[in-house]
Amino acid sequence: LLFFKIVTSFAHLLYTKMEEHEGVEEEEKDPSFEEFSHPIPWQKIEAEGLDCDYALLFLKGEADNLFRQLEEEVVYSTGEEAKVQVFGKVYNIPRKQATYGNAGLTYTYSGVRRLASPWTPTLEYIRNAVTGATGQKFNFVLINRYKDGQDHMGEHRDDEKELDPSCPIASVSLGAARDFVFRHRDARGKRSSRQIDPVKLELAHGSLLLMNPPTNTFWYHSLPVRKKVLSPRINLTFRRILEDVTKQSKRNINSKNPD
Ligand SMILES: O=C(O)CCC(=O)C(=O)O
Repeated sequence: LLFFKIVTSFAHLLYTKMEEHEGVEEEEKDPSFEEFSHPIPWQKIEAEGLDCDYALLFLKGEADNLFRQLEEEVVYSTGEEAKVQVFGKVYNIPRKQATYGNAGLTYTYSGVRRLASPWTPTLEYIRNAVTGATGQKFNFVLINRYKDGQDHMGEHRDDEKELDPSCPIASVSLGAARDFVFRHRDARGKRSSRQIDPVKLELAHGSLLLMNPPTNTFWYHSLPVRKKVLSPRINLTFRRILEDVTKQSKRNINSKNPD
């Protein structure tokens, strides 16, 4: 009987949490259940100098809605703003990008400075869900939209000086599941100094990947081409930008470029 009671109360708890995710009104909310707000428990992913946590943050119904809302709300960069500069050469990026965040924040990467657009309601909702699940606060989000498996992102580290080095980067994925590869900095290319296996994950619809320090010091990450993927994916990386560094880099840019 005791076993039956435990099973039925666990089933009730699970059902209640599912209703919450599907947007069904609850009579009362017990704050002690907050820790169950993601349907699959955290999985730890570790290797030398790599520390990540992975969980499903949104069930399918909610993830579908968020994807649709972002398709309506997010305005992606176009023209010169949609290009990057690597070793002085300008390239079109093989995906679409947008940046949102607190007023006045900028983020410089691949030779291009991006200004944050004001948060939209859906981005604020997702940011609050990430904060609820992690206890971390974020003031900026970089959004990448991959129209299909041809769109991709090359190997890089998120180690720009504007980023708060103590804060994880929180990566939310919506839409097509895509492979995601970490490669240790000493095990890249033909002349690599060490043999360290890459770490490969599949980032699911509604998932959250936390890249904790010092992951971005030692490991590069990429989203490789996957020709069999025919549908779009939106990825949001929530970041904490150091406001003083942003001001300093604006001053440097203005003094070099008076207009
Ligand atoms: O789309 C992804 O999962 C990769 C995003 C990424 O690498 C980045 O924003 O730095």
